[in-house]
Amino acid sequence: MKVYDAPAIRNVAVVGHSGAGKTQLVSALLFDAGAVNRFGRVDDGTTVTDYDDEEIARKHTLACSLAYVEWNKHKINFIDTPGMANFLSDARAALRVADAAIVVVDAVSGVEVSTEKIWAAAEELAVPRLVVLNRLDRERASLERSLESLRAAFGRAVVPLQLPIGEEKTFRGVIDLVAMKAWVFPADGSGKPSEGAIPPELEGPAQTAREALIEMVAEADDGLMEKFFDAGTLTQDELLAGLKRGVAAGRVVPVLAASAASNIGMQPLLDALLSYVPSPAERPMPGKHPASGEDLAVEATDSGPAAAFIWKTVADPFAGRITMFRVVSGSLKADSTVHNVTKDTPERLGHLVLLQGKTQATVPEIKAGDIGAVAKLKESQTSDVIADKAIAFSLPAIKFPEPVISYAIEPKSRGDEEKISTALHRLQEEDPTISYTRDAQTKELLLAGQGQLHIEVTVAKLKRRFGVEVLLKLPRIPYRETITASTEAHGRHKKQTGGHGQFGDCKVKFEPLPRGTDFEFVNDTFGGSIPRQFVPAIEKGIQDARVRGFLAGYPMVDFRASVFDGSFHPVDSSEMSFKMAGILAFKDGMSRARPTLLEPIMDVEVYAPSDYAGDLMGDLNSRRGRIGGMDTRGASTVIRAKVPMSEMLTYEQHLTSSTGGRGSYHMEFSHYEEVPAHLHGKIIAAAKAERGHEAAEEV
Ligand SMILES: Nc1nc2c(ncn2[C@@H]2O[C@H](COP(=O)(O)OP(=O)(O)OP(=O)(O)O)[C@@H](O)[C@H]2O)c(=O)[nH]1
Ligand SMILES: [Mg+2]
Repeated sequence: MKVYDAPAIRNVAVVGHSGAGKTQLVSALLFDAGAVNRFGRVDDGTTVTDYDDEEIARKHTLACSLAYVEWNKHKINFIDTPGMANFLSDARAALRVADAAIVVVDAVSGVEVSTEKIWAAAEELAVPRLVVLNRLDRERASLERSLESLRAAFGRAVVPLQLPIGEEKTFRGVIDLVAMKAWVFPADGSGKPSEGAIPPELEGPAQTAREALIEMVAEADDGLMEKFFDAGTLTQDELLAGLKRGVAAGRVVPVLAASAASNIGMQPLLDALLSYVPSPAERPMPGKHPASGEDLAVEATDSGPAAAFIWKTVADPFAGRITMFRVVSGSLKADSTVHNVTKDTPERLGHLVLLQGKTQATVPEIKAGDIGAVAKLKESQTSDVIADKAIAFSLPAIKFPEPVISYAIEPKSRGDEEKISTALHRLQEEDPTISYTRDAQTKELLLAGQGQLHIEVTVAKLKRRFGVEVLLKLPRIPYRETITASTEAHGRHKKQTGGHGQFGDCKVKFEPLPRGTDFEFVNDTFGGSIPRQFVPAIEKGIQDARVRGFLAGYPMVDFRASVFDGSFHPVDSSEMSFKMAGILAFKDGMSRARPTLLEPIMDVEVYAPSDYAGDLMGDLNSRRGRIGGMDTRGASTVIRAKVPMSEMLTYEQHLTSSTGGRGSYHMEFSHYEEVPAHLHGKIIAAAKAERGHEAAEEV
């Protein structure tokens, strides 16, 4: 394998809604570029990028994977990403190291919920986009309708670069509106196109579409706008250069046509990536000056110190940890020692590899702009920077969402607790969007993630990769408790048992704070009523007590505790006694501070054909949802609402059955709100039943 320089590299994330055909597309691209000699199919579990057992079994991508092709003296790196809502954060991470995104859109459904989510992420990171309208071979596939929904969602910049030849079953090729020629593909799926003249019946439409493309390119570029007005058109060179600039700036989003399953449209797509997508040399990474924090651009040049950004880690119990990185400057060498700048530790690199799915090809070095991997690093994790000496920049960490839902898990065989913790710790390295904790009250192990499917997949990985089986219990809604009134409280702990006694005494004021402030502790004592060294013990006591809650065992949040008075005993007072006094003050205060329950509210976006909009809104209302807005996207409607998490646990099934599988939704945590009073009794009773039940089990 040749070592490529930045100008000859393209880094492309393949993103979009689940089922649009991202993995199938990458598979076809690899085959047609000659990177593999078998045409892998998602339906047969034979693609390069869905190699994980769990992905093959579910026919969905669950984590990013890498592949690459050599095309016309260039190396194109593809990152196949998941499209399912629970796993979208992995796709967002891929955008951090991509210089462009292919947004794959199903030509039957048009824009769907993940399309919009990942589009917004690409926009935020200023990643240039191309749309591939896929599945054009299917019944009811339509360029017009898809464009309508794309433009409704993303604006006028979305403009065809190709027109499809034929439709549905007769879809057989594409017209390139820049070169004004046709690519026709054989019906046998072999993918070998013939190039030729535009079919006469499509000459008119092609001319019109080309003019629309030229107009959009001119509109996106002030310099070209004038020329366009003077001459009424652009020269071929102006069009090419303008298109490239427009794509790089995100002001033109070309739409290409394809059928990945029938292997139609791949060569012109590969050509388009070379022509219109910026190379890493043209797209410096945004970094910061490590001392001043000032923004700076990190150029992908071979000179200067080597530095690489880790964007993904895979925990493999056999091969060990696999670390995927993008070299951002200099050249990373195999068998060398580098420095983990983020953790300030040395790190030894062994073999450097390029990944074709799970297949590794060793290379002696990887240069700036390229993406590769290394096995068995000791310390380094996702978001770290490894570099060969002190470098003059830092790179921001990847932002991962907090877990939104947690389930209690229980080992199938007793004695597996230790193994589970170790395995979850490893899995957390590859998936920072899971977390596991022990419930302060019940001591149960809680596994938290982005949704039910995410948790199920994590549990399946535990079994397949680490050989530990767990039982999933009911999901836990992470309720919180808070207070609604200020009060002064007294905690006095006094015990006289033989020799040394125990004495701690404190007065604490409890006050509500705004949502999201969690907890504040203030020392308001004066005149030495409590010796200074005991004050932290009071705080410790209140902390311990508040995580155990007051009403139903949920953590108490959004309040301030100010110790303002107390007394001590010169001999009997100790940290322990003051901690106890803190706990007692908390209990005393809570009984008068009018405690209440808080519940998590989710931001929900539902996508469905517009016919269903009325019913879906009615249903969201009945789930105590507040509708925030509604937009149309061609023939679809997107509904935005804020809905309590507890009402959304069964939403997936409902949406699928009520829309015949044509609806999709995305949800993420928004904020906490007070639970309506009439629901308190039920929640408290359920919490007590659960804890009582488990307490009984422990005995
Ligand atoms: N008819 C037809 N089917 C396609 C096409 N592309 C993909 N498919 C099928 O659509 C299904 C989903 O394809 P995938 O490539 O797994 O979709 P994906 O976008 O990777 O989905 P996630 O991994 O879940 O995000 C599979 O059954 C494919 O065989 C196409 O062009 N035409
Ligand atoms: Mg996939």
